[in-house]
Order: sequence, then C-alpha cells, then structure tokens
Amino acid sequence: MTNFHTIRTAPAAEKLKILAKDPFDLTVEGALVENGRMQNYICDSGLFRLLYSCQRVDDQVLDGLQELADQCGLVEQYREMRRGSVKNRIEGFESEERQVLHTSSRDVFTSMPCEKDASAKARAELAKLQEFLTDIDNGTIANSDGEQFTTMVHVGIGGSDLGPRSIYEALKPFGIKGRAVHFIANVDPDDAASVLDQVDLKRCLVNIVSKSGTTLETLTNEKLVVQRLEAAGLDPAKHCVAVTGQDSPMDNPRNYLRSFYMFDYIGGRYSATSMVGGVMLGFYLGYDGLIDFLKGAAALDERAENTNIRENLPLLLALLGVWNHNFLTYPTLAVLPYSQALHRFPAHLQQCDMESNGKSIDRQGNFVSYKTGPVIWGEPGTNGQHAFYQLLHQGTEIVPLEFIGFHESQFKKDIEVAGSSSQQKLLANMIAQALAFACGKNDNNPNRNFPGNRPSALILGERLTPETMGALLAIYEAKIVFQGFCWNINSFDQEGVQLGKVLAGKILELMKGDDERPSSVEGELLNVVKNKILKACDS
Ligand code: G6Q
Repeated sequence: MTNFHTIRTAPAAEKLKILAKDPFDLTVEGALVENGRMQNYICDSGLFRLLYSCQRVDDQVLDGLQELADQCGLVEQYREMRRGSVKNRIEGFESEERQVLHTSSRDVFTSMPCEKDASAKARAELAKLQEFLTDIDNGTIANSDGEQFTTMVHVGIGGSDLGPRSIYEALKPFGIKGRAVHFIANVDPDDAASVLDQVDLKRCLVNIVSKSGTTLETLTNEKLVVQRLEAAGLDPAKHCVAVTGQDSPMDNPRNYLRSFYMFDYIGGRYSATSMVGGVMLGFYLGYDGLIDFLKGAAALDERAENTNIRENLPLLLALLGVWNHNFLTYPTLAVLPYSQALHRFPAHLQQCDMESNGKSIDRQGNFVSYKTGPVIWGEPGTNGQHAFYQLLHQGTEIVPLEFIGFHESQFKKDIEVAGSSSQQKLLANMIAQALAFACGKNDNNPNRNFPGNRPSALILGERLTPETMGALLAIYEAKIVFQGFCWNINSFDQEGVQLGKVLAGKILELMKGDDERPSSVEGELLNVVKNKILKACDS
C-alpha cells in the first residue's frame, strides 16, 4: 500500500485550519447568489445532483479540500479497495486482515469488473438467485399444497437487517403484485410474535440471514420461526432459505430450501447489495428490479473514482463533512430525507457510518488526536419540521444537514390543493428550510431572531426507483469510506460491538446456572458485579 498523508499530516489541513477561522458568511445579503454561486456549486453524478451553495465554503476552501483529498490519496485508496487491497487491518496488531470488496457484488454491471475472483463469485450467486426466483415464479418451487409463496420473512440483525429493510421500505411501490416482506431482527420475542401472527405461514418463505451464522438474536429467532412452522405442520426445510458465509455454522444446505453465500470481504453494514439484501429484494422486486438496483450502485461506484472533488459526489460530500466536523467543529450530522419512503434510511446510515467511523485509533494503532466520525441521526421531512427543527434553527448546537429530495413522487398519486401539488409542497419546504438555515432572519425580538449560517447540502434525484436507490446507497457507502481514509482509521471492523456480545453471553450462562436467581434486573446487575463478569471479559 502506498503511503499517503492523513488529516493529521496533510499540509492542506493547515491551510484549511486558517480558512476555518473566517468561513464563508451565508447571512450577508446576496451571498448565496453572488458570482453564480448557486449555479456553480452543483455536483452532478448522473442520477443525483449535490447542491452545496448553502455550505460555508468558497472556492479557496474547495481548493483546500481538493488538496486534502489529493494529499491523502482518497481516490487512490478507494481504487485500491475496489481492486482487492487488504484495507480491513490495523498494522502491527491482530486484526481482521481482510479485503474490502462490497462493490464486487455489483461490479459485474460496470464497464470493467475490478477484482476477478470476487466478481465471479458475485455472478455465480446472482445466477443461483435468478434460477431460484424463476422456479418460484413458475411454481416449480411451491408449498406442499402446490400454492405459490407470496410472503418472505427476513430474519437478521444489524447489517443483515438495517440496509435491506430500509431499501425494501424505500421501494415498496415497485414490488411484484401480491408479494410482501416482513422483518424480524430483535431478540425481543414480541418482534417475532407480531410478525408471525400476521402472516400465513403456509405461503411464507423464511430468509435467515447471518454472515457469521453465530448471531444470538438471529439463531434464536430462527428456532422460534422453525418451531412455528413445525407447529403449523410445515416442513422448515421447504420454507427456509439461508444467506450466510461459506463454512459458517449455518452453512448446512440440507436444512434449507436454498443456501446463498456472502463472503468475508463484505462487511455486514456494507452488504445490502450482496445476497444479504439480494434474496429479499429479488423476491419482492423480481430479478430485473434487483438488477436495476445493482446497476444504480455500480454506476455510482465507477463515478467515485474521479479525482476531481467538484465532479465526484460522494467524495465532495465526504470532504464537506470533514470541513464541518474537523475544521468548523460541528459534532453531529442530520440526514433529512424529504421522502417518506426513505424513513428507515437514516437508521441504516447511522449503522453504516457510526460503526465504520466511530473509531479512536488509526490504522497503525495510535490514538488519534483529531475527531473521527460524527454522530449521525435523522428523520424524514416535513415531519421533522414539526418536531426537532426548533433546535436546528435556534439551538446552541449547530448541526450540518444533508437533505435528500426527489422531483417526482413514487406513486404519482398526487392532487392539487390551493394551487400546488403535495410533491411541490414537499420540495418547497425542503428548499425553504435550506435557505432559512443558511440566511437566518434578523428580528429585534431576540426570541424571533434566526442566526443563520447553519450549513446544509441538497442531494436531489428525479424519482426514487430501484436504480436511484442503488445509487443513493452507494453514494453514502463511498462517502463513509472516503472519510475513513482521510481520518486514517479502519472503517471496516467493529471491535466496539464485540465486548457487549461476549458479556451478554457470560451473563446468560450465569443466569442459567444460578438456582437462586434474583427476581429483578437490579438483582441480576448485582450478581454480575459480584461474579466479576466484566473483569473476566478483560482476558
Ligand atoms: C456490521 C456488523 C453487524 C452485523 C450483525 C449481524 O457490519 O458486523 O451489525 O451485521 O451483528 O451479523 P451476522 O450477519 O453475522 O449475523
């Protein structure tokens, strides 16, 4: 791997620190329109455009961010990643030592697949899936009464749930008529019960998704579903499908109608375009719909290799994020889709971004002396406007914002009320908010004064379809990876979630073995401390 600068060592970072002392003032009259700012500060990625005139940047800052990207070799590292370099590692310490090839699950749709073996494996899984879906469609695969499967219950958690679920929610209007998908993630038995009570198990395929094949929640829920199938007189092996890693404890094709694979070079939170999301989306959208989704992501991956930040949407979004977080020192980022269909997308981004970039040591194992990933949160607009926007407008915390919007609605079922359609009202609100946050409003009444200079970016697409959803997903995946490279952290492991898993396992063991079990949670807590379980996890 080539040695690149990082945000700590890059000369451009020093320049940006100075520029950050006097950032562009959005509240000055005419500031947003001077020098063609509104027209110039647009980055076009084909399926999406990024409008960034409401950021506190000018040409000098953008030049500085370009230098930072060049000095840190952000695009070079992204290219290396797509071609199979071992990016999931911490030098000199035991770590996962893996390639990072989530893009391989869609790069068969690019002009030149990047890593031959991974592309071939992705192609093979897709071919298997296509055959499976055809058999479901033509009734070769059916239930014991010869009836078609109409419903899929997707069982998985974390990366095996959040991405797929948010995409399913986003693409509901594009499903095959008569089909539906339900999700079970939480080990809370009420989650499974509420889903299983509302489906006709006879017509259900159950998709058990776990890369490791060892996740407590998923294995528990699998047992629960299997029990329910058996109780209904159904053969689980004729209803259940598995998506797992090759050779995982779940890799046992005899237990399943079909087994699909994902690979160790695809991290859970980056796995939505692999079979982890693919089986469910293929069932719901049909094979062609799934391919449109993958093509959208692939198109974006290719464009993310452009070294010019003004032409590379995810790279620019990443650098604007670094500017806001590291140089202007804003601690969080809100993603606000003005699209109800994207209501679970912020939850997916929360995982993808915070699990990837919530790190305090660099790729050489040193504690970092600068901020890494921000706290990510968000909700759809306009709903959020009637809730937390008060703090965004007038609170003491400045929160950079990423708005996501579409020109057209998905269902195209819209009416005109008071001279405008609902879609127009939605977009008008988004634009109004961006301008209000940027420009503020002077008022002699301090309680009605809006300080402005609250930066935002608009990510705009034509319509939310399988293809644009794929592109949007890939924009954020690439953004997260670019930021991780800039901060010189490993965005591909998640040691931080391991401790809780180990500890929960030990506490469960303790609960099982204790004849005189405490009758309350407080009692359980005391028991854990007395038994020095936390200490035991040190070793
Ligand atoms: C994602 C994380 C984590 C993982 C879940 C489920 O990057 O590793 O969220 O996806 O813990 O893991 P399994 O797919 O192995 O069940």
